Amino acid sequence: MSPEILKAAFADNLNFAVGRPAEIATPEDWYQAIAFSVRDRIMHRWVRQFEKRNAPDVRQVAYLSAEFLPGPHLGNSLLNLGITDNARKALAGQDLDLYIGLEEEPGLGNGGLGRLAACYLDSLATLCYPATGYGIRYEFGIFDQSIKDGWQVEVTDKWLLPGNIWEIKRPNFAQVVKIGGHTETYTDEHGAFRVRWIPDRVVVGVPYDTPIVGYLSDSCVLLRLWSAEAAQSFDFADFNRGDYYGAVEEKVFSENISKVLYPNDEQLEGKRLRLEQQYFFVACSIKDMIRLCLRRGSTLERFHEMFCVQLNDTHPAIAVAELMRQLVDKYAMPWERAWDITRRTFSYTNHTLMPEALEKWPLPLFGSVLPRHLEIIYEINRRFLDEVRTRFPGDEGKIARLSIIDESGEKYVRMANLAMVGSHTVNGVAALHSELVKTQLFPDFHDLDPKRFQNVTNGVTPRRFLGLSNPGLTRLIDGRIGDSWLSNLDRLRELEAFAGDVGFQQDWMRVKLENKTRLARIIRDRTGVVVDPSSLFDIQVKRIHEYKRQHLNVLHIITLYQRIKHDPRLQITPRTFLFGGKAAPGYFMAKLIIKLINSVAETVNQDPAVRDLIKVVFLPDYNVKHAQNIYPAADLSEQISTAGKEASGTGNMKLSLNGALTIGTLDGANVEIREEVGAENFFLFGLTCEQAARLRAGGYNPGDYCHGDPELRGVIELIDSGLFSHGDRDLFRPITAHLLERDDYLLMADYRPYVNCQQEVDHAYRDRHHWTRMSILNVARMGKFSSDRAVREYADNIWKLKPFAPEA
Ligand code: TH1
Repeated sequence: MSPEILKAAFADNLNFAVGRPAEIATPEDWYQAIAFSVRDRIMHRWVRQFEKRNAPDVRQVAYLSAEFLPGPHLGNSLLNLGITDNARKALAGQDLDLYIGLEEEPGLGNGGLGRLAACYLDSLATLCYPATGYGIRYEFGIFDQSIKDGWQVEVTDKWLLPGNIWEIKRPNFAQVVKIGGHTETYTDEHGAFRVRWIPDRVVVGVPYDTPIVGYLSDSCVLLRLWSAEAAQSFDFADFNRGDYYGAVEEKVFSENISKVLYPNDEQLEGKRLRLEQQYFFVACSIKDMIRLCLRRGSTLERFHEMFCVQLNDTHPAIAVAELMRQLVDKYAMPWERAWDITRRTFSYTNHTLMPEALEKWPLPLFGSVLPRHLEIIYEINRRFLDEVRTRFPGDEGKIARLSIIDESGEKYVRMANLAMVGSHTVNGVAALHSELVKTQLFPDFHDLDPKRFQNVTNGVTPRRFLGLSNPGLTRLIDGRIGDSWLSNLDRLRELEAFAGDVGFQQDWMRVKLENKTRLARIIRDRTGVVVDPSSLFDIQVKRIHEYKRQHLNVLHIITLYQRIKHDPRLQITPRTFLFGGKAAPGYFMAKLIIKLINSVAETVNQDPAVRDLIKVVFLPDYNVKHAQNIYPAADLSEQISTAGKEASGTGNMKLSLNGALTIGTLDGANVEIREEVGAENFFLFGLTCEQAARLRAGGYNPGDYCHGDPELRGVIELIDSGLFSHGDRDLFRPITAHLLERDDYLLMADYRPYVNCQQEVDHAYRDRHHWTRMSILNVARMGKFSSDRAVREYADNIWKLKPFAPEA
């Protein structure tokens, strides 16, 4: 696509789609004109692919996810289409990056889980797999975070306000969804016993499609997000009686369903609306697949051959019961046949072992929203448990643990058990996690059928997280090994040959310094804090959660602070500690940890005794856009969760891919990152997950660690002294008291190994050549963590999916 053609396209779209002559066009207008031009080119691919996709023998994957976190589209689409340079030329002197930066991102996810779904769409498109991502078009995505007086303040995210160029509304594919009510039995015209569901509400799901273009691949996948609308948006009967508000009430009620994303990461909120959201998008998606299956001339007997459906955690697990309901109730299929199809259709990814994240719904609530599904689940469960009984006669404990219904106290529907029973494969998201899924989470299911358990270690897309966000490093790599590594990340290995090359090392350091200088400017503009780009950038960006242990990082900062105060001549490597991440609005401890970080920052940054040796920054509103500026500037990546708690992590991969070295525990994908980059290029500390389990079993007493370590005691006392809280000695007591009394996440036990390991980091950074060598080797050995590898594993081992044949 030549610059001239693009230039003409921009001008046309500015005129005809945006309706603003160039003389008065604002940067927002230009953004829109460019975005429309890019969308046209994506659409062209989409349309060309249409026939291939709908050929009768094409099998496709439906990726069902309550969250997608794609990030801004424009920059990435330009990159994937291979037209960034020509777009720049076409704009002759105008600032493309300025326009790209104006885009609001669709924050339709909380963190890693939603971002993973977006990386997988990028890889599915790049590798030409036929795929659709199904989810919810939340009107309000994850809140915007601002910081007031050190506390998190949530601001509603109005991502749709400026309009969304990337989506196309498809009212002709709308679906009707029932909610609530009761069921009835009846006898059909063949004398067969049937059930029907009489709902007390219906809502309409309208799909909005966003085509996602692959990297230089000629292929697209669809992101189809459902928006809830009222079945009849205005009740004229009420209106004519003069009840205007009554007439609109139904509309407001229905539209509530897709109104807002629940902002809890790995913490359940057992709300009716959340269950309705889950069912809403699942029902729309299943019906959409049935429609497509029938339109392509297939019978539903072959549903599982046309579609494989991946459940992204248990949020869409109700799909198991919904497909059964459709096949049995609507299409009158015998139960056994329907069950066989259902089980061949679904596979399930588990993303967490955290007990508070495991979804379960109180039976009465579940029954009142989905009365027919509850009956179906009972029947699935009855048949399943009968089978279990014949294999393990008399083992009632096992039966109780395997049952989809938890009857140990108040009764619940366990969504993980439903997903397990209704699918052919379950996978964890990193090697360690997948082992724990077998041994800790589902040992009874594992006894029953070990072959169903798989691992697919997460991956991230190198396009957005290196090609797009780190152009300096991308150019440097291109210059040595060519540019094909962006679609074949294993080729980064060829960089190993240059790891010791002093010239290359200097270029590498120069790029890192440029990236840090850019981030330093952003930090100054957004927080007012001035940081030194030549200091070690020590970065922890992720959701705020106690198990991720941002407060362990803070304990280290206070340790350094204390040392500097005690010894005014102390020499340490100057460091900038950067934090970013949102806390669930109802998660008190997480919000208090944010306040602690900001309070320590205030004290440390202002204390002249610190001599600018350490700076602490909390960068507000961590999201995909900001992440893209942060990863390229990191020297050190903090991956310090309590072993056994972080299923995988994906920020760990993105940071290492950008040349950061990791300080981390043997948790999640850290284990595999360390295996790949080599133990000598990774700062390991802390308890293993077996050691953690043993410690807990033996009666863990966190106070002992504190009393036995004067430096640690000093740190805790300093917090309790009110030094960081304007004399308020109680403000952070919930944190320190928890650490001393319970310490569920073993910070006290890991403190000393962590602080010592940080000292090794400090020393290592002084030898810049050696550090740079390690940094190069980290990047060179990250090939495994491409989402292309992960998606191929899903396709080969779970979905049995083949890519489209390449264009002739
Ligand atoms: C995250 C995991 O915490 C993280 O370790 C993993 O890398 C990521 O998923 C992708 O696999 C999870 N996010 C959520 C969000 C919700 C519920 C469970 C999880 S697990 C809402």
